Amino acid sequence: MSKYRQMADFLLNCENLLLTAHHDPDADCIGSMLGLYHVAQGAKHGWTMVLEDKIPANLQYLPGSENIICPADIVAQPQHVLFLDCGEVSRVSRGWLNAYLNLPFYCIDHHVSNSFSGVLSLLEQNASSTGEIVAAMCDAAEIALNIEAATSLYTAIVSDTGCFRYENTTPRALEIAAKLLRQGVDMEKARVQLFESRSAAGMVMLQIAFRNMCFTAQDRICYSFVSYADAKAVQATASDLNNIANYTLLRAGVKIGVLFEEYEHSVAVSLRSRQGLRMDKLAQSLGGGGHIRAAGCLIEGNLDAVLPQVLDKALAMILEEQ
Ligand SMILES: [Mn+2]
Repeated sequence: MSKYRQMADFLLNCENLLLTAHHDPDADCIGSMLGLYHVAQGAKHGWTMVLEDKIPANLQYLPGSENIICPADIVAQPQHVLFLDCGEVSRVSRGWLNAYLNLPFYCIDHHVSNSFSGVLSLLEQNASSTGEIVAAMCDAAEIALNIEAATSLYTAIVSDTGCFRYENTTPRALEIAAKLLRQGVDMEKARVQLFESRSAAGMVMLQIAFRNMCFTAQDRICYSFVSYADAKAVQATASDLNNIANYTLLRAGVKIGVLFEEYEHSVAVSLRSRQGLRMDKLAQSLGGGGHIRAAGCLIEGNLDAVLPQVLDKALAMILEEQ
């Protein structure tokens, strides 16, 4: 039996599943979760969708997003746990998952750095998104998609491919997206919600990130930062900084882009690269993870402490490559 079939059989017959994904959830986390929930009629089977952080405002249009709850509101006793778009407990939970660690774990994910070891998983590093894997599984298992599922999964793919611009936009990703569109998905709405719906605070964060851009290593590294004070001044949250890291690669010749987001006691570091420079490895060496060209980590300390630490490693990687 194929892995798709195995996973589909498990999910379609699964009662009381707890679905969750990494904190600061993106459209792939939420879209793949909702897609699966709609496909398998999760509501009828006592499924509980749990995310630690709030759903970003621009993703609240996804059908069923109002059914995603925070850990404190879990009432049902789950019997299984499914991780989506994430393989590590530490990226999912800042503690609440401890109550469920004795349950069987499952996983669907596309991160290179996934080190999941559970009962059953679909791990595809070449998939554009977790949403693509869920859609491929449904296709292989001949599970019909409704419009709610198609909208959710399409949004997941559009988000993780940067609107079909990144190199993870494989022929399969496009074929699956085409099938989803045929279900009647509103593609204009998905694009606007994902890429043209910044909050007022998000615009300020963008302005600050552009203003703070610095170039080093003979302009091969671009970095920028948003201080805790700047974010606090406009009450920006993590989702207001979404997609800003990508702009660190805007200038010709930049090979590594880094965005530093300072929080009260830590700094979130987003890493981007061109030409195969392994950001997943760089992130791992700093305690994080991710994809080859887009990865990240969270480091204790303030900007002054974290910035040189990361830039030294980025520079070493560039020098090594020469
Ligand atoms: Mn993803």
